[in-house]
Amino acid sequence: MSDEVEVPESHPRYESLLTRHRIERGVDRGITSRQGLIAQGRGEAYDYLLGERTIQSADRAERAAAAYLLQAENAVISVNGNASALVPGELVELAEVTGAALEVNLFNRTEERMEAIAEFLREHGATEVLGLEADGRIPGLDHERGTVDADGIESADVVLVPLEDGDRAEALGEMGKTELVVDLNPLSRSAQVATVPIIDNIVRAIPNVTDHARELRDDPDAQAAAIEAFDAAEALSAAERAIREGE
Ligand code: PTJ
Repeated sequence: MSDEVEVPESHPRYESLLTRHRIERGVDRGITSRQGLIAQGRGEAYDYLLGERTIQSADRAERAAAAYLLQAENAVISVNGNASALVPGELVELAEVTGAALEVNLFNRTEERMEAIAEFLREHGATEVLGLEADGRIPGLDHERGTVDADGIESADVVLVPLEDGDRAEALGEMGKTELVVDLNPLSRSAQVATVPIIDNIVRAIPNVTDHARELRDDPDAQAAAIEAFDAAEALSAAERAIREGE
């Protein structure tokens, strides 16, 4: 993270304050919804209990997620108002390293916010941003929340969904997709239905997935091993233990 706030980097809560600043800026720019502020607060509470660190099982999840993205036929990184405000450049970099597409996909969809997020991602180096065609559907969801691109999320075999609403995570799973979820709450429905639940703050998770992807890029055996070594149920209980017992 860079120097965007008037708080010295030595401040014990520097990262947390910078994260809040980014979400505020997202709301001011019409990128993040006001509900996004509430979601961020909820996330922060879990992060505090986790010790604001990437626990070992989350690192394994991030490595497995990198392997799935690299092995995919058609991987898509779904981007909402919180993710784009917090890690715009990092999402663009992950897409570049893994060959995944970026698709804006909103819970509270408005055309203005779709455009503003696509523009923000382009400012951070994205060359192509999907989501604006809106010619595909996630079955089982009402119109607005089920709208996606036909050549994006609808046809993807692997989707990375940061901070997803539980209903939509479930519906994507029912479409048979390999779902990689970033969510600080191990008890959330999104985390529970994910192929790979990443219980970590998105600001730490995305750069770490990218680092793993760089390492695994030319090594199919190591990719297979990363997927093999990961156990979703184990990762969820390890995170819950870390939160409850500080382990
Ligand atoms: O931009 P939109 O319209 O697509 O809306 C996005 C939000 C996030 C507002 C919407 O999807 C929503 O309401 O989500 P929920 O149901 O509040 O779930 C968000 C989940 O993300 C919660 O379980 C939070 O704990 C978690 N979360 C919040 N901030 C972070 C996080 N997980 C990882 N990193 C964070 N920084």
